Amino acid sequence: MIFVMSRFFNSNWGPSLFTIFVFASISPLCIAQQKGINYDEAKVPDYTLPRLFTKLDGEKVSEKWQWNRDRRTEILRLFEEHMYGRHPAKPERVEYFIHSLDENALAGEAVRKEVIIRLGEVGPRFDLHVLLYLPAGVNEKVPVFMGYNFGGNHTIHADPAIRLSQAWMRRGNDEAHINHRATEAARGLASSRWPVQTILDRGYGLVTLYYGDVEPDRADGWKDGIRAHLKKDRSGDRLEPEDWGAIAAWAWGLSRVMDYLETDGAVRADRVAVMGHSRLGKTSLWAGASDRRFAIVISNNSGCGGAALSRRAFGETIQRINTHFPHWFCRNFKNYDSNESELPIDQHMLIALMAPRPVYVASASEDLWADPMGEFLSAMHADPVYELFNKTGLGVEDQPGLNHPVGDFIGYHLRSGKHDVTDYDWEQYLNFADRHFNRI
Ligand code: GTR
Repeated sequence: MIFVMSRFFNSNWGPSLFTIFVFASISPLCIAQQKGINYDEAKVPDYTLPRLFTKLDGEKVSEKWQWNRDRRTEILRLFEEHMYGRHPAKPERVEYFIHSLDENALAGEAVRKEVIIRLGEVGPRFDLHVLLYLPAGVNEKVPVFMGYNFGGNHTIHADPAIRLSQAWMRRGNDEAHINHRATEAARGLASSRWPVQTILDRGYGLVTLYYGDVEPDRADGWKDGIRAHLKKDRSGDRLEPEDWGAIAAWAWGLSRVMDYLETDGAVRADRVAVMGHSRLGKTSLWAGASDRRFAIVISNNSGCGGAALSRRAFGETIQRINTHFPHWFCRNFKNYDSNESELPIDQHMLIALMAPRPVYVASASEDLWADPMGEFLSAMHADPVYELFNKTGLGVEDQPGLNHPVGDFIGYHLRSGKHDVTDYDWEQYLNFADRHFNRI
C-alpha cells in the first residue's frame, strides 16, 4: 500500500530510490514483482550495439547523402516495424477553431489562445485541445516549446480561464478527479513542471495539450482512440503486429499540432522545440524522429523505449514495459521481451535519427528505473552521425557529474533528484534553445 501511495505522489511513476526503499522495506509481495529488474552496473550483460553505418545488405555508409537517403530511411522503418509501429499519413480534412483568445492574460504578460484541432474524418470526438501562451506585446513570430501534459491543460497553470479537460484521465478517484474525470481541484496541479512565466520571459511561447485527447493511456484505450478510428479494417478487433502503438499515436498527434502551428501567424514553426517527460519523452523522441519539422527534440527522463539503451536491461526492461504497458509499442516489440540482443536497432539509433538537428537527453540521478547511464550512452553512441554532418554531438565519453550539462548538438545532463521535470531541467532546455536558435 505504501508503495502505491508513494508512486502516486511521485506522480509519473517510475520508482525513485525512495520508493524502491519504501517498497523493499514494506512488501515482500512487491519485491517478488521486481524480480528480473537489475540496478547493478556490474550485472549489465555484455552487448554489441547494431552498427549505425552498416546497411542491412552489408553496404557501408560514409556520405551524408547515403545516410539521408538510405540508412536513415532504413533505420526509421526498422523502428516502425519492430518497436513503435507504422502510423498513417496526415488526415485529408483537418479544421482549426479558436476556442478562446485573451491578449491580456496572466496580468498582461501573455496572450493565451486555445485552439481546437478537429480531425475531419473522425469528427469532434477526437478534437485536440491545444493551449498556447505567447509573450505579450511581441510583434514578430516567436519560437515555442511544445509538449504534451499528463493531466489536461488546466493542470499546467492555475489560470482559471483554461478550459477544464472533459477527457478520460488515468487518475480515477482522488482529491481532483471523479470517475477518471478532472474536477476544478485539478487546476494548476502540474504547474511545477511548467514554468510558464520563465518561458515567456525568455521570449518563447508554450504550446501544450493533453495526450489523452489522442488516445486514453490504458491497455484497451486504442478502441476509444484515434487508432481504432483510423484503422483500415474497422471490423478487426485486434491490431496487426506492425500497427502503431499508443506512443506512435501520441507522436502522430504532435505532428498534427505542428501542422496547425505552420498556419499560426504568431509562431515560428521552424523553431519548435518538442519536449516530453517520461512516457511523453519517449513520445517526443519518436515524434522528432518521424517528423523532421521539429527543430529541437528534448527527452526528459524518458528511459526504456525512449533514450535508454534497451540492451543494458538496467531498470525497466522491454519485458516489463510490454507487460505493464502492452499498448505503448507495436505487437512485434514483444518479440524482444528478455531477448534484447535480437533487436535490429537500439536507442542510440533513435537519437541519431534527429541528426543534424539538436537533441537533448536529460536524466535524473535517483531515477534508476529510467537508466541514466543507458540514456547517456545512447546520446554518446549517436555522435558519429553528427560527425558525418560536421557537427559535434555530445563530444564527451564519460557521463558528466551531477548538474553539469554537456554537449553541443546533443545536449545531456544528469540532474540530482528524482523522476520529474524541474526548473533546473527547463533552464538547460532554454539555454540549449537559445544557443541553437541563435538568440545569444
Ligand atoms: C513508468 C514507466 C516508465 C515511464 C513512466 C512515466 O511507470 O515504467 O516507462 O514512462 O511510467 O511515464 O512516468
